[in-house]
Amino acid sequence: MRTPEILLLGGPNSGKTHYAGQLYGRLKRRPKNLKIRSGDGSSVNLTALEGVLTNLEDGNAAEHTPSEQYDQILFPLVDSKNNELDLYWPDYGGEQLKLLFQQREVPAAWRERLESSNGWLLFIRLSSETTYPDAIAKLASLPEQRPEKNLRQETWDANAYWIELLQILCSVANYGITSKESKPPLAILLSCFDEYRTEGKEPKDVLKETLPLFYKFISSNWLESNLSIWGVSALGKSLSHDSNDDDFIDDGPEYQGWVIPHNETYENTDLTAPICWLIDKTT
Ligand SMILES: Nc1nc2c(ncn2[C@@H]2O[C@H](COP(=O)(O)OP(=O)(O)OP(=O)(O)O)[C@@H](O)[C@H]2O)c(=O)[nH]1
Ligand SMILES: [Mg+2]
Repeated sequence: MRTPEILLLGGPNSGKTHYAGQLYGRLKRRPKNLKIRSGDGSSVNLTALEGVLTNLEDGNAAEHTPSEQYDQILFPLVDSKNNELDLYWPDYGGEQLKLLFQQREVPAAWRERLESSNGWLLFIRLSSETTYPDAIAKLASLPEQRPEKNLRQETWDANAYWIELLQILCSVANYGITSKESKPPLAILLSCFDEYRTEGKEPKDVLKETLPLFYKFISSNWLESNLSIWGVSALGKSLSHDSNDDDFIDDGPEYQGWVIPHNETYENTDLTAPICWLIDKTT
């Protein structure tokens, strides 16, 4: 049996927990290529995700994950060819990743996860990323249009943040920075993509336009065959803690949410597709 370990990378509020909950709902109630192995479910800690699904069934958003929490969830799966696999799936408070970046220190537990993981899944919620694209243009502008004071920016530009973070992680996991061949397969999920709809564009082109330097970095440092970029909306819309959304209540959470696959421009309801891609790459 195969036991792929996926390392989930994503900051706070990037949609990790809702994606995990929706993934669980799809695997359990509306399976496609992967489904939950019957009989094994009771022995596995999927309670946290049951809680997320319960909230979604009522048409409401689930809770934020406490920053110190780290859950290792095990999905006992079987694929369309009847191969059994145990997928190890983490969920944690996204502040942990931010802290690791700020302190430039990787705790021992994260070091082990980095070394033992077979594939990386990176969540980027473009609508909440900060960039400073006009700095050069402003310098060249007329003196009266320039800011009076040189305002010090407290937040990193998202391009620099993600490049720096991936460099730290690659270095700690002993992948080296420059060798493309040794890097693990990387799936980038542009999460909450319903907030960032760009009709008719491939997710990779949206990333290229929004975070051009970061896009250049990953294209230069990962093999093309080991890199995929997806537009993902786990919920299909925004929910709040008391939205009581009718579509979720009437049809069920398993009928909500979509992905735009790598190199494609259309939505598809198979939320498991990025995971299938990663699992396929880890064999
Ligand atoms: N519009 C929209 N909002 C979403 C979607 N998925 C999640 N959200 C919202 O985004 C917020 C954060 O989602 P979470 O899944 O809790 O994010 P997280 O990465 O687990 O955050 P932490 O637990 O803080 O690390 C919540 O308010 C969700 O309701 C989506 O597909 N579309
Ligand atoms: Mg969470």
